[in-house]
Amino acid sequence: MKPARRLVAVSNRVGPLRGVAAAGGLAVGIVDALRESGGLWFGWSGRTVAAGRARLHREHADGMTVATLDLPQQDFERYYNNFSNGCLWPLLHFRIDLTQYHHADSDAYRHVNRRFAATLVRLLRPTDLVWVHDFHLIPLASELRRLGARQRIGFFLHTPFPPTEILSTLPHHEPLVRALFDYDLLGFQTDEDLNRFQDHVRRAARGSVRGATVGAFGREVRAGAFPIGIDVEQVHRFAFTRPGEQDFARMRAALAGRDQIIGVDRLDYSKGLLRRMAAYERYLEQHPESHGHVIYLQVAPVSRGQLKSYREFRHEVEAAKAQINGRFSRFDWTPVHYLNRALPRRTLAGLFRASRIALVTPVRDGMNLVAKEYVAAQDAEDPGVLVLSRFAGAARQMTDALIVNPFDGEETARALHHARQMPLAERRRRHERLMRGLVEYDVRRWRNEFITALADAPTGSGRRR
Ligand code: ADQ
Repeated sequence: MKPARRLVAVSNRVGPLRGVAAAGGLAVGIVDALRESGGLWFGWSGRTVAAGRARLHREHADGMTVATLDLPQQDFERYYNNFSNGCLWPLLHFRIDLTQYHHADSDAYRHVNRRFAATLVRLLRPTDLVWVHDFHLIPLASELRRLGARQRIGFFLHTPFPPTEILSTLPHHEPLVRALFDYDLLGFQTDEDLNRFQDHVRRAARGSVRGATVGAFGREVRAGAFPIGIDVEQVHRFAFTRPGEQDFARMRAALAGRDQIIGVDRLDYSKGLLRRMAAYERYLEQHPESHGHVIYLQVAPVSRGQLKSYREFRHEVEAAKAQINGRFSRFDWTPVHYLNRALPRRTLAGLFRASRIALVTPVRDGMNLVAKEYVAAQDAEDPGVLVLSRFAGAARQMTDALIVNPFDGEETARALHHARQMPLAERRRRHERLMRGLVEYDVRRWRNEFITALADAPTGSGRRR
């Protein structure tokens, strides 16, 4: 029997209904819960259209519904490319040197949230639990409330929450923070993000914090840390069954006894690729005995290529790669392999399994699921080593990884050396503890804890202090 309360998930991108396993992480976690409650997933259709031609699309499968809305081209560019990705994303990752703020973009952001709300409100039932995802949709609850929605609405921020000094550089940041108080529950990836939010509320909004309740602007909201996990069993299975296992075997054969270091990231400046390349270069300088015996494979699908900051970053990464290869390659050895493509998740799992080391060194990251997937794809008898940035949310939980400061190239180079030398017993010990953590706090627990906290949050909208 289905639970009485229907779950409604809202995110800018809506995952595929079929082939969810291929989409991975978040989609897997959410779709299970949607299926169980006969739920609804709402978001952008992925289509941009001429003004006045936006349509709502609906699809039903496996007892759940997906409803998506088209967006006019110009709105989409301003809301998504310019404001969400060109302004909020760098701000949330502490990169105020890259934020591009324009009034018109900020207006479009609000406007698109209003459009989404106007469509969604008509699809809601009184007892629905509404779960909104990520920074594209911060004002959604305010817009829904304005239209009379009384349902419990929760928000989960997948990125870091920045320090108040950084947040306050955003012109008109106050309405954005105020909009968070139209939710009933706010979820952050880590305690540190939660603390920075609370600190901002205390210092900039003259609000108060009492346990899990945060008050400001005459309202109260529940706020907590809900670190996102992965489907551990699925990733492991992908690495150990066909076709992932075949990719593993092919990779192993191609490596011919060399150690592979793997990096897998969207091509995004927050992921620390330039510093990572520099650290690898340092390692090669310091360890000539490794030449010919180690390969660094960086898989980095192009992301947000419409933005100049991303195009420039891509050129810098490619130049760094070319420099290392030009400097160290031999006719029979290329130290850096670089792929600009998304790969099937099963292949990725096979490549993780075949890699002796994963180098996950973002300069700032909400969680970082790659770190978790790498560990889940290992062979417990002969596991690889995770080198992880202390600035990934994942580092708060994965303390048995080799934790590095990505701004210290020497330290990262030393960690690579340590990882390559690490005895089997230590690798097993670290891997076992890491796996225990992954299994304990997997994607289902993340989802269930958030949904339970949302259902238990004090009722409805307009709670006044
Ligand atoms: P992302 O910034 O996208 O996510 P991450 O957490 O690493 O970062 O998730 C990326 C996902 O995409 C992983 O599942 C990974 O396997 C997959 N992926 C990456 N490169 C790929 C490739 N070449 N081919 C196929 N798949 C690839 C945001 C936040 C993170 C937060 C997540 C989840 O920025 O901090 O961890 O959301 O909340």
